[in-house]
Amino acid sequence: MVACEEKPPSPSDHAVVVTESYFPDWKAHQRSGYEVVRELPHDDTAYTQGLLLSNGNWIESTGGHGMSSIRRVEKETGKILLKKALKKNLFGEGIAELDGKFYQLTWESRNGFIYDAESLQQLGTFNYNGEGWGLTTDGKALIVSDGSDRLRFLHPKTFRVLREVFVKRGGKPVDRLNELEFIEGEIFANVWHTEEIVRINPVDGNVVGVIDLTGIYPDAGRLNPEFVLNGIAYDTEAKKLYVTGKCWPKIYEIRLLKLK
Ligand SMILES: [Ca+2]
Repeated sequence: MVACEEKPPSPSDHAVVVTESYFPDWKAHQRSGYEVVRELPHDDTAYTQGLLLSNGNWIESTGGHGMSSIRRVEKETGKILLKKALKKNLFGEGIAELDGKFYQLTWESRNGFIYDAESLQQLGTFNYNGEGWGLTTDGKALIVSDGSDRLRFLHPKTFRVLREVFVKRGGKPVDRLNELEFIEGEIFANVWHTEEIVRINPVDGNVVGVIDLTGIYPDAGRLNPEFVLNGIAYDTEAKKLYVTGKCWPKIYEIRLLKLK
């Protein structure tokens, strides 16, 4: 368990002014680079394990024993609007929104929590086998990663496993799948301890593209090697993509670029 008690030095400012619209044909490319469109503040004590946008605010799940929470955060300012702490024995993981509720995983305790999306009041719990890492939804099922190459699709009421896919890149398994976001029919996934996000076909698990985020928050700015890229959120209306990492001081709006 790694805490975020020490502040890293500020990374170099690499924001650029972009006037063009969101890269429109990213699906056509197997490899993408990135451009930082905008930097937004992020709590650098938040050990980010799940991130999404809901009604214009961040909903974030943080990890760490004694530090885990679900929180609503004002997007532009980073101000915490509402926060519910988890019990000290629990380690928060992925989070998803479906039908007016948030669903939050925990790492090793096999407990998930259901919250009212407005009040963040806990409505119930659920159980699952194995570890909980990332969570997202395709609007029907909850999609769970567990640190392996497997994604499980759970029924959002019974939590029964509806199906599972095994993620492959060029025929080889991609394990350590972490934070997730369902975007325009694909599953975007952080790969633990890498600077890559893989784009996964949810039907067969094949990686259809890779986003290389090398250098977005330089290693030199991180006091701890566990402060890795983890956190993907998507604004479905504005079609804007955001990424962050554990205890990073910024959330980055990025635009995908074709790699030559
Ligand atoms: Ca996410």
